[in-house]
Amino acid sequence: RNLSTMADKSSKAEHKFWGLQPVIKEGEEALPLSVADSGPIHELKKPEDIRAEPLGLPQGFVWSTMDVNDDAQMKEIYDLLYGNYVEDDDAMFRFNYSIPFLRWALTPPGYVQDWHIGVRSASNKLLVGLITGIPVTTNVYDKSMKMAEINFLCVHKKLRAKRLAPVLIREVTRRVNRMDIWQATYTAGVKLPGNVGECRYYHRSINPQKLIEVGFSHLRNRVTMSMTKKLYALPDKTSTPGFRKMREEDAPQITALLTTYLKGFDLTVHFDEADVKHWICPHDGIVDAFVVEDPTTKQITDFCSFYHLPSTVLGHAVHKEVRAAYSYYNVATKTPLDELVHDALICAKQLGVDVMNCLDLLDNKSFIDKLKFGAGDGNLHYYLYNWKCPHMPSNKVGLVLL
Ligand code: MYA
Repeated sequence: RNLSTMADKSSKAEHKFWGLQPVIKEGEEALPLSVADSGPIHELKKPEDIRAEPLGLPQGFVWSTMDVNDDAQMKEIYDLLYGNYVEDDDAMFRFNYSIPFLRWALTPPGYVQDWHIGVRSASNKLLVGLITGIPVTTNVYDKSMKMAEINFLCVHKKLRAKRLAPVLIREVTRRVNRMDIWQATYTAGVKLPGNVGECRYYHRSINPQKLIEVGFSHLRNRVTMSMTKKLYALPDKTSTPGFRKMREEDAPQITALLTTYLKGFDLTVHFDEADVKHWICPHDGIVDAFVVEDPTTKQITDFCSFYHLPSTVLGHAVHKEVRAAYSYYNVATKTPLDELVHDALICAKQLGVDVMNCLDLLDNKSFIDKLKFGAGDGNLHYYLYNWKCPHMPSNKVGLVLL
């Protein structure tokens, strides 16, 4: 099962909105466009060419820039997503991003409050729509650019199919452009124009009994519950000598390891030390990271990380939530990658995680089978706004979005 994506829509759909946006058109992504042909799709503009006023909203709605440092507003965002964000195809699970996670995701170094955009109903002020952006320096093939990373696009279930999403997207585009930024990255379960790569989800059961009880996975033919539990059993302790939780003072070495490693991929973000402290340093219940410190030299040779994104189980009598962790950035220079991630699985289990998910990007394909990850049933598509470049295979994607 794929918890995090919606099924691919027909690629033949007529895109009234996306057809007019500066993105690679459908079919074109298969073209053998060379890296040298990469570049913006729209002609270059200046921030002052972009309108200064917010776009018009349909009657009855108002814009509301959200302050995620304000607990009450953060709770409104949480509630909107809790009830209306991404579900699987069968509407059995819905992402349940926690409040601390959302605040972390939206306040990296240099974040822009103006890019946390809400729509409220004018009459009762209820938050009914959201789209967010954060600034990130992104590397695509041989180019490095300041971009926006767009996430948490959501329209209340009662207001679907009223073309509110295009207004949200155009408004975030306007606000990003006003800051002289003209490109963006985003991912979605749906296939739309602008797609530069697609990845598949894989799942590694840690608590198979619960996953089966909630219908996330199923007992295979002629395989009993006890055999399944045995198959996915993990040791109580990690095995790599020098394996320990990451500390803030590790950030310089992690930054160096990550920067070198990511050079091998075609779509990545630039991490400086402040970014590593924000994105990789452990925050309980949000993100966990572990390093391997060479017992003699004290050098950090490897690190692994995962973030916590539970899903609500919809309409189940016993279980309310699946505790999922998502493999994030792992860099191995000495320990074999599969051994490193095996230790990460053990740590996840100790933290009460039911399932570890990963995409087949970075070097993840090298451990997927060995560590008993199974393929999910959907894809996650990667997009670039206003940038044309060759399509990339999943193992050249080096960007993990939340
Ligand atoms: S991906 C997560 C998206 N959220 C969900 O899946 C949550 C549950 N679903 C909803 O809340 C709604 O169904 C949403 C659509 C809000 C998704 N990305 O208003 P509509 C197009 C982009 O009538 P609704 C994430 O957060 C659709 O093809 N476009 O539809 C990244 C159609 O256009 P066209 C999408 O169902 C977001 C139009 O919207 C998506 O009421 C990146 C229909 O609008 C989607 N996931 O609302 C956003 N789904 O007719 C792009 C549908 O042309 C950022 N649509 O086919 C672009 C860069 C901007 C910054 C640029 C800066 C330079």
